[in-house]
Amino acid sequence: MTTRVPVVEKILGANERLAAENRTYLDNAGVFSINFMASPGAGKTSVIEQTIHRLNGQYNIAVIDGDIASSIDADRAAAAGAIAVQINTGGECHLDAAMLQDALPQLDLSQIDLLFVENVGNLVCPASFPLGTHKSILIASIPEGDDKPYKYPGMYRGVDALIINKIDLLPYIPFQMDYFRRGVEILNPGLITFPLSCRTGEGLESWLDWIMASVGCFQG
Ligand SMILES: Nc1nc2c(ncn2[C@@H]2O[C@H](COP(=O)(O)OP(=O)(O)OP(=O)(O)O)[C@@H](O)[C@H]2O)c(=O)[nH]1
Ligand SMILES: [Mg+2]
Repeated sequence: MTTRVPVVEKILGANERLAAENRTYLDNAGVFSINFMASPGAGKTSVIEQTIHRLNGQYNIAVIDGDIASSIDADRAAAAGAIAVQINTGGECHLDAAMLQDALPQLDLSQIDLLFVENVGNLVCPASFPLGTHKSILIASIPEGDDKPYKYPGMYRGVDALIINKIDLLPYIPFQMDYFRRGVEILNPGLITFPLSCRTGEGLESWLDWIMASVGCFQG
């Protein structure tokens, strides 16, 4: 047990260094990047698809999809109109900066303005492994329940924005929005939040405005 903490610190320290290298690589290429994190099925790929559909004419978009197995999500991103690369982690429950570093050369970044990284579906581990992207987004969804900020605080603490997906299901599922938002506020005060539905399109405009403003700030 006594050797465990130094080993973990070493792994996380190495990840931080590679994440910094990734950020420099993306900065030099002029590519604005977002890491999407959420539990399995919360709607990461759906949000990415809807965002591609609406912004594709304006920006050249690439997606790097992380999953334990399959190319289902990369195929969906490609079908939506993005250039897509799939990372299969082979069992790892999160992406890390080394995996992103290996995947980035597969893209011609000179042709890309916006890079979306879809992390492996998991509400714990991705929070400990920054990838070097410019923003980290957490997607919560109504069917997961309103207690998740209280039960998975690490994920809520470190993100730059929060999407609450599947609001079309609010009439059917007990979900106390005030209770949920109070939990978020304690962990990440003032966190910008976008309640939306990929099914109906409700709420998507505010999310798209935020992305466009963020790209605008990045490009100066
Ligand atoms: N009702 C409803 N269903 C949604 C919404 N967004 C996504 N879904 C459904 O939720 C399921 C999971 O969506 P995905 O986008 O695949 O979720 P994901 O987070 O990418 O899943 P993993 O990559 O497997 O972790 C699919 O059946 C979607 O059709 C929404 O806004 N409302
Ligand atoms: Mg997905």
